Amino acid sequence: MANRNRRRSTGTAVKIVVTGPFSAGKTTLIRTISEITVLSTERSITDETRSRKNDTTVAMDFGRITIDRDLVLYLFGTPGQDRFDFMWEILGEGMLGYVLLVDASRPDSLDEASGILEAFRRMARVPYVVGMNRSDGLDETEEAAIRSRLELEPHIPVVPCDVTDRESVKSVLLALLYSVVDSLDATAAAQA
Ligand SMILES: Nc1nc2c(ncn2[C@@H]2O[C@H](COP(=O)(O)OP(=O)(O)OP(=O)(O)O)[C@@H](O)[C@H]2O)c(=O)[nH]1
Ligand SMILES: [Mg+2]
Repeated sequence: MANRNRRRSTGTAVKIVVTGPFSAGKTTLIRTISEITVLSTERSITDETRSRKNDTTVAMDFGRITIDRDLVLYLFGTPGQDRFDFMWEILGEGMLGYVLLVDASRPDSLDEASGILEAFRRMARVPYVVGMNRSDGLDETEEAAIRSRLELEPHIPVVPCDVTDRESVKSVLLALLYSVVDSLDATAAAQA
């Protein structure tokens, strides 16, 4: 009976941030993959961007996905509108890595993403991947243009995705986890 309230061990819990421009699909990505009901802070949009959608994230989204017995990801989604950019630093605290999500169907999404990425790179030197939502696959020319616009180093993965599809979201998160493992390996090799 002494163990009645003991929790099953859940292994390591790590924090992953999903950031990116307004309406890129950040909240949707977390809702698609989370195994718990996502805590979201969405409010009606009252300004001119209302024509694009009704609600926007004003503080954060929070979800969770268990990768295996040893690893649980806590997913934090940022707001996309830059008037809430003070949340980036708050949510970025202690993150293992992040996903920069871009809407591939809107060229200005990439411009907005560039500014966000600059802020995140300044904030933390942790691995990240770029997810290209609403892209029906990327050809080499498109990928090269994205890499150049965001000034990505060659090892940064660019992953086309559909944030409404669970397998697709998984592939983005796995690309990030592989990047984390690679960077840990590189750190270990540098210290050897
Ligand atoms: N058709 C389609 N619609 C999508 C896709 N991803 C997101 N949406 C829709 O696009 C809109 C924007 O998605 P959100 O998940 O709210 O985007 P967000 O990045 O959280 O937006 P903010 O919090 O306002 O920055 C919503 O109406 C989604 O239902 C997609 O891959 N395909
Ligand atoms: Mg949102």
